Amino acid sequence: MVIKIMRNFFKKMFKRMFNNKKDIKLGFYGPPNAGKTSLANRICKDFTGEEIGKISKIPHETRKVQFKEKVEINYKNKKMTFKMIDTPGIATKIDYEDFLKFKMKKKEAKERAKTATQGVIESIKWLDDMEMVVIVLDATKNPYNQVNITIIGNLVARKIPVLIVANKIDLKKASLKKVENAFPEYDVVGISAKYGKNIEEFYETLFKLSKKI
Ligand SMILES: Nc1nc2c(ncn2[C@@H]2O[C@H](COP(=O)(O)OP(=O)(O)OP(=O)(O)O)[C@@H](O)[C@H]2O)c(=O)[nH]1
Ligand SMILES: [Mg+2]
Repeated sequence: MVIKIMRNFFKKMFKRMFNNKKDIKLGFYGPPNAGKTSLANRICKDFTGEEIGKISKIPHETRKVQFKEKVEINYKNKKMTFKMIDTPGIATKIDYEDFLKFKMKKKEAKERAKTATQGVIESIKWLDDMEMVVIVLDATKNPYNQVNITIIGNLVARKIPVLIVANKIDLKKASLKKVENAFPEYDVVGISAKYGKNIEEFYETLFKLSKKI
C-alpha cells in the first residue's frame, strides 16, 4: 500500500516536471467569425510581437490550422509557455452564396466554400491533440447552437479543460449573461479581442484553468 502511494506520488511529480518543460498546446476553437484569430493575435503580439494569422469580416478567413510556438505568457509574476493553435471556424453548413454578399466573385466564393469545408474537418481532427481549449463565441449571437454544444461536449468527453470567451462585448448587442446562462458549469470571460477589453481577466482564468491539465 505504502509503496503504491509512493509510486503514484513520484509518477505525478515526474509528470508535472516534464509537463512544465514543454509548451502547453492551447487551441482556439469556435464558430466562424467569432474572433478566434483576433484573440490569438492579441496574445501573440503582446508576448512575441508577431501575429498568428489574418483576420477578416468575411467568415471562414482561417481555413487551415495555424500555429505559433513558444509563446511565453507572463501574468502577475507567473510564466507559462504555450503552443498557440488557431483553428478554422466550425460550421455545419457552408454555402458559397453566403460569400457573394461580400462582393466576392462566384469562382472565388466556391473555392472559399470548398477550402472552408476542408478546414472544418482539419479543426475537428486536431481536437484530440489539444491540452487546453479556448472556445471563442460571438456574444452578439445566440450561444445555443448545435456546433458550440458539440465542440464543448467533445472536449469534456476527452477531459480537456475548456475556457469559454464571450467576445465582442464592446458591441451594444452583446450579452455576456446569455453566454453564461448557456454554459453555467464553465468559466466564461467576456472580452473584446479587438480593443483588448478585459484581457487581464482572460489571462487570470487561463492560468487558473491550466492547473486542471
Ligand atoms: N467589434 C468587435 N469586432 C471583433 C472583435 N473581435 C473580432 N472582431 C471582428 O470580427 C471579425 C472576425 O474576426 P476573426 O478574428 O477573423 O474571427 P475568426 O473567429 O478567426 O473567424 P474565422 O477565421 O473565419 O473562423 C473581424 O472583422 C474582426 O475585426 C471584438 O472584440 N469586437
Ligand atoms: Mg480565424
